[in-house]
Amino acid sequence: MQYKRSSALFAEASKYIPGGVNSPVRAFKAVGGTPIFVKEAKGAYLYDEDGNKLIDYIASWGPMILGHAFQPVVDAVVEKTKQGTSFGTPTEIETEIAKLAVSMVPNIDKIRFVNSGTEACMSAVRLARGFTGKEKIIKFSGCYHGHSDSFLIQAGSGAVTFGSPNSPGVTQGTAKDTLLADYNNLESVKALIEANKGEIATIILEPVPGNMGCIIPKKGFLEGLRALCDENGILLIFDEVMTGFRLAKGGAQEFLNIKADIVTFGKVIGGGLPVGAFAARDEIMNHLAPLGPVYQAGTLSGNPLAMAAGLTMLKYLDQNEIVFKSLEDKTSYLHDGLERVLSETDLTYTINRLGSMISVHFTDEVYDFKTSAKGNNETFKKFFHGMLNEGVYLPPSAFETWFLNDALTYEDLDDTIAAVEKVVGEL
Ligand code: HOZ
Repeated sequence: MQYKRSSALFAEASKYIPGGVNSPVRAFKAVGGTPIFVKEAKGAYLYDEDGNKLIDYIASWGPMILGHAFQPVVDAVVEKTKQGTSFGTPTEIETEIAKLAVSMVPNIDKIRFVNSGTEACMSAVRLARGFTGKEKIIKFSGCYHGHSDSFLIQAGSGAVTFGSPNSPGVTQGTAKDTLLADYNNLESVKALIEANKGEIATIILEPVPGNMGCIIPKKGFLEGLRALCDENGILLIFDEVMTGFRLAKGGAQEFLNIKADIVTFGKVIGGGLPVGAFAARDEIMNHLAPLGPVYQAGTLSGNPLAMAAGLTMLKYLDQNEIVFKSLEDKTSYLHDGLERVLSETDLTYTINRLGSMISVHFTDEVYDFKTSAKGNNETFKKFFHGMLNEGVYLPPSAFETWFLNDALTYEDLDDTIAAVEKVVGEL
């Protein structure tokens, strides 16, 4: 495939935008080469500036669960735009989407909308601190909760992709309040709670991490965290930016049957527009300004275009729960195909999958950050570029998860499996 125009556009972008991108993973640094510039997308496909058609396994990193340019969402945004694009006042549609989200997700009474997953997680932690009157938080190595200061400590996703899971610019004062545990290791959490008795406000995690590749929670791990939180007056935050409205209507809480105290959202909830949200039961949410003392605000929060996209997406999912089953079936089919092909090779690999999140690691047994980091990146690079050459667009980092969308057909999946067979045959 030719990527001449994308390369030229990247060179031009690099003159004016740091690294040529507005989010680091997009720069292809982890896999080499230059990024694809996308011109348009429809359904399961991306069309790039060189005229290539690619089967997309990123889905804008999750939001496009029904495929790109899903017509009802496009129509809703176009219609809403005609009425004005931002008012900085309350609008009826905010209540409509809030009411629907609260009805879909377990254990929440109120929800507040923000503009990104980063903002949602940052606000959720502030709320947890304000509610409990405690300052320390526990996060897990390799989990990524956006780029706010408290989370850029052993962060996953782009941060670890570029080898700087701890970012310069985060003060020691902030870093000292973020304690690190190992995912799937309850003992590491117990030890932190013991050493910081009465000081921990919250444990925050991706219930199904997707930023060190996809990681599956071991039996009893999340249940154990819930119990530790209850025993120690700690709030459990589920960062459902990736899993929310994807694993099930009620996200990971429903899919895995575990109750969180605060839940954060992004991606699917905005239907592809910049939306994040955080939600909890009344007694916690009522601590937020203007009801309570914990401040949080935003000019574009609850933006009418974003709310129109999000509401249309959530309504569709609410009325068509079959989508979750369909996605699960498709991802399981892909999983089986990958397993069949990879098992015939000499490669060491692990395929992790839950619902419609899946990732291939070129190492054995991946269940936390350390085991994920053992993946053979040279093999991944060749695999990534081989797949791209076959017209399949995978996340350009071994630490990211593949997200399926329901516009993918079984023919697309067969083509993908055939591409994998060809590519691994040449590795
Ligand atoms: N690291 C982000 C996903 N986990 C990438 C977002 C983007 O580059 O758009």
